[in-house]
Amino acid sequence: MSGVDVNAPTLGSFVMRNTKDPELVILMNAIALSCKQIATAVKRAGIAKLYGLAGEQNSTGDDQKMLDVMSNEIMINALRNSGVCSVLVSEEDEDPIIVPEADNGKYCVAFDPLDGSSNIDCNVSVGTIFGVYEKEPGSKGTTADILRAGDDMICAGYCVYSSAVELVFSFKGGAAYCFCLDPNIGEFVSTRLMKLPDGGGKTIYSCNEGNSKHWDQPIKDTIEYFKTTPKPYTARYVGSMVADVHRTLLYGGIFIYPADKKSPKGKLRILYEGFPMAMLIEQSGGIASTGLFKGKVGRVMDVIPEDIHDRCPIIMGGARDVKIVYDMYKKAGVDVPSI
Ligand code: AHM
Ligand code: MG
Repeated sequence: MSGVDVNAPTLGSFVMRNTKDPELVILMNAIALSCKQIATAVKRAGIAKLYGLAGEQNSTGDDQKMLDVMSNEIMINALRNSGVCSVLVSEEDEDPIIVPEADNGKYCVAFDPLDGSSNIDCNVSVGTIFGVYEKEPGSKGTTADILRAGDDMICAGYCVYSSAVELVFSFKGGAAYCFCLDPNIGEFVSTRLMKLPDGGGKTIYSCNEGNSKHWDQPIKDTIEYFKTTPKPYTARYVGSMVADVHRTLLYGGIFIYPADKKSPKGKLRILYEGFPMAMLIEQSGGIASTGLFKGKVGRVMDVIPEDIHDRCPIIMGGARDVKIVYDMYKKAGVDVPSI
């Protein structure tokens, strides 16, 4: 086939070659299988009459869409049946799913099966996000195995369903890799390394500015700076975290969903939105900060979630842009980490 790199590794062979861990290969294959099934459901949603509400609310009180529910079932089935998982936490389920001991394995996976719910029905990019922990040695698999800091994750990633389906993931301490679903062979094939552009890349800020009246002053000042600097930044906001972070990784800029007076913990869920994206941003050379949260400015990856659906403010991107947020906090007398 012309233009096709026949040497590009598929996901399974890449994971085996790089980790020599057959259980991790099984886990990643289960995630990849789910992503392929969800991609097919997303693509056929209009035809299969899958747009619209399922009539329920999820664990955090959001209305569930039919595609949310279907994607959740797909992920749970694949992970439960993989034989390598003990604890599953989904945005769509109030309680964690504990896999019976006879069928379980060493991994605990937190996931948002279909992130970007507000974009599902208008055919704008959505995605799946996941973070993986290993259960504590000797544990049968309990909630405590997954209620841990982001730094304890061994792997994280997302899949974006757009004009192409791309799966991006990273193992602890490694780079972030991008695999693209080749529809001709039904396999994820290695395509590119994800790395934030040197120097910060395009000057883009990405946030829901409709919330600005509730922000703290340093965040307001940051956005004002982006708009009024001699070469003003461009605003880009899809409203699907997967798409906004994917663009940030590839083009540069900054993505923020800060704490505000209305939502002191921000909107995004820490285990299956904040941590996985923070790990990918950091391992691609960027910074993932909470902004001012619980009295200090710290790393997202250091937060310890209090419950499985806990939230956390997010400020992520390259050093050039996160530094501007930090400078505004400094001016307001708040201590910030050095960059
Ligand atoms: P969801 O999990 O219900 O889809 O909510 C998460 C999404 C993120 O993808 C996105 O960054 C954010 O919510 C958008 O929120 P808003 O509509 O408030 O801008
Ligand atoms: Mg979500």
